[in-house]
Order: sequence, then C-alpha cells, then structure tokens
Amino acid sequence: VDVEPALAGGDASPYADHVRRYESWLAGGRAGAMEYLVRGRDRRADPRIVFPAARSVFCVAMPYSAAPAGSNDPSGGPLYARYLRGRDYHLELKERLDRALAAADAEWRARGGAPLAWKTCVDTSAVLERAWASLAGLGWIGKNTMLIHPKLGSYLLLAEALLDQPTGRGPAPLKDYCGNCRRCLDSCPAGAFDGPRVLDSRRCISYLTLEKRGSLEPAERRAIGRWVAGCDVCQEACPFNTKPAREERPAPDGAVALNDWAGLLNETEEEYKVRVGGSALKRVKWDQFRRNLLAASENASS
Ligand code: B12
Ligand code: SF4
Ligand code: SF4
Repeated sequence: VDVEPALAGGDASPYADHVRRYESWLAGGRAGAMEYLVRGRDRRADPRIVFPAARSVFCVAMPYSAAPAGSNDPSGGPLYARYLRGRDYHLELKERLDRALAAADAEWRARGGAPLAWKTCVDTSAVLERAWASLAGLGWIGKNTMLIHPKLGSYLLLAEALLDQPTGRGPAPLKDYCGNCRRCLDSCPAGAFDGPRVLDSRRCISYLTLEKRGSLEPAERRAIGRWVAGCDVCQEACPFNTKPAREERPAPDGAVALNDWAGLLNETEEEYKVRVGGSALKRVKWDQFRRNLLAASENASS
C-alpha cells in the first residue's frame, strides 16, 4: 500500500485513525512498562521517519499452526503460545522477505527498472504493523485486536518492507466480519479487555509472561494460569481460527518441546539458554521464565 494516499488528508486520512487509537491507548497507560512504545510514537505515526525514502509499505503475513491444543490441553501441563514453536520468526520472516525482494529487484532491473531499496521490519521496528496490514487488505482488526484474514484466521505473524518506490495501490481495508460475536472478549481469563479492540496490556497474560520484568504481584501470578510464555485464549475462542485449511509453516516444536513441570523445574540456566537459542522464546530471559514457571506450576497444582 502506498504511503502517500494513506497519509493524505492529515487528520482525516485512513492512517490517522490508527494513530489516534494508538495515542489514546498510550494515554490510558495500557502499554504498561513497554516504554519503547512511547519512545517510538513519532516514528509509528509516519514510516518515512523510520526509512526516509519510504513510498510504499509491502505487507506480508505468515501463518503458523493452530494445531497444538493450547488451553484445551487436558494434561494439566505448562502452556506455551503457539507462535513460539519452531525457528525465531523474526529471522525467518526477514530472510524470506529480503530474498523475495532481492529476486523482484533483479527481475525489475533486468527489464530496465530503477534499483529498489527497502527496509524490512519484523515486530521490533517502530511500525504499526496491524494498521498497515489492515490498510493493505490482509485482514481486519478483530475485537481481540488481532489482524484476522477471512480464510486464514489470526494465527499469523506480520512483517513489512518499506519500499522506496510506489506500487500504485491505495489503502484497501477489508470489511469487519466480527459482527455481534464477542467470544474473544468473554473468554479472556485475565479480563484484559476494556471493550472491543481495547486491550489493557497490564492485565494481559502475554504481557505479564513475555514483557513484564521484575516480579509479578500475587494477583498477576494467579492470573497467568498454566501459561509459561504468551497466551492464545482470545484466538482459540475465535471462530475464524477453527478452519483447518491453511498453509502451515513447518514448525518442529523446538524450544517448546520441554513441556512437563518436572523437566522444566529441574532445568538449569545453561540448559534453558541452549533450548531457547534460535527460537523466539530467547527474548524471555531466564529470570523471567523461571518466575513464570514457578507461578504457573503453583497454579497447576492448586
Ligand atoms: C506491544 C505488542 C503487544 C502487547 C500489546 C498488544 C495489543 N493488543 O496492543 C502485548 C504484549 C500484550 C502483545 C500480545 C500479543 N501479541 Co503482540 N505486539 C505488540 C507490538 C510490538 C506493538 C502493538 C501495538 O502497537 N499495540 C498498541 C495498539 C493500540 O496497537 P495495535 O494493536 O497495533 O492496534 C492498531 C490497530 O489495530 C488500530 N485499531 C485498533 N482498533 C481498531 C478499530 C478499527 C475500526 C480500526 C480501523 C483500527 C483499529 O489502532 C492501532 C494503531 O494502528 C506488535 C508489533 C508491531 N510492531 O506492531 C506485536 C503484534 C501485534 N503481536 C503479535 C502477536 C502474535 C501477539 C500475541 C498473539 C502473542 C501471544 N500469543 O502471546 C498476543 C496477542 C494479544 C492480543 N489480543 O493482542 C502480532 C499480531 C499478529 C496479528 N495477527 O495481529 C504482532 C503484529 C507481531 C508480529 N510481527 O506478528 N503484543
Ligand atoms: S492474550 Fe490471553 S490474557 Fe491477553 S487478552 Fe488474549 S486471552 Fe486475554
Ligand atoms: S472471537 Fe468473534 S469478536 Fe472476537 S475476533 Fe473472533 S470473530 Fe471477532
């Protein structure tokens, strides 16, 4: 999607609506201790600050498997969010995107086109990824705040390439298919939604287990249930995630294969580092994981 038409019209532009929602979310303190979200607000408001040459945003979504049982797992064991399976998606998506764009650039230049320059962004750049993906027509923003593709559901990871050339495509958002449904809102075990599309990170299990540093309050320890890293409940509840037809990313269990309480409780820091190296779980430091594990194992046995 081209940057110019998305930002044209200032406050009335299609993108301005996203920026306003972002700002009001921050103003409500809902980012918790994720200071980087406050620091990067200007860059999020305009991708040309992230990459001055940006004329368009090329958006991709990579499906991952919905198959693991998640909170429906009857064993009573530890729970990991599904996206943590397999190789670190930050690396995988960046490599795949760079490869695809290098090939497109070579073909374009062979036909006499100008060389293409780009910057790939996966998760950690100051880019409003769901906003751009929705403007690009990859899905709509569900009441659980997830970007949902009508056929593939929301078990998707997003990435973008900021391109120095326009594509000729303006914003093309999809219709919102949530309708009267509110299963995600009602299913959240932590009561983290203030309303449709408004999530308070400070209560979200994903935030508590992956982002929050230091210790957890007693109520937070209880709130995480059996989740040791991340949480998928508001996606498990979504009817758009029940269709099995999807191109699944081959994702061996890797770092999340250690999934019994005794095994985890006996693990040393060195063993943890080896297990999670190369997976997205490596962002969760040993102290943090240990803290989650102790609380979750207590919850499982109570
Ligand atoms: C901070 C963050 C979190 C925080 C806050 C989440 C939140 N809902 O805001 C926490 C730690 C809680 C979190 C949790 C998770 N996250 Co997260 N997270 C991010 C991050 C880094 C920034 C998101 C952000 O800016 N949040 C602030 C809110 C206000 O912005 P937003 O959610 O993007 O909403 C925008 C639009 O939706 C729009 N909007 C909101 N409502 C409406 C309504 C209408 C009508 C319109 C038009 C627009 C609109 O306004 C906002 C500004 O554009 C992004 C990566 C990135 N760089 O964008 C990943 C990202 C959003 N997370 C992702 C994932 C996978 C997760 C988890 C599923 C992980 C897990 N299993 O534990 C959970 C899901 C929890 C949930 N229901 O959102 C994926 C989402 C993919 C998808 N299909 O949507 C992203 C995009 C990372 C990636 N590269 O794939 N996450
Ligand atoms: S990720 Fe879990 S805790 Fe966070 S909003 Fe969704 S269901 Fe609630
Ligand atoms: S569970 Fe229902 S309301 Fe929530 S995102 Fe899915 S369709 Fe929308």
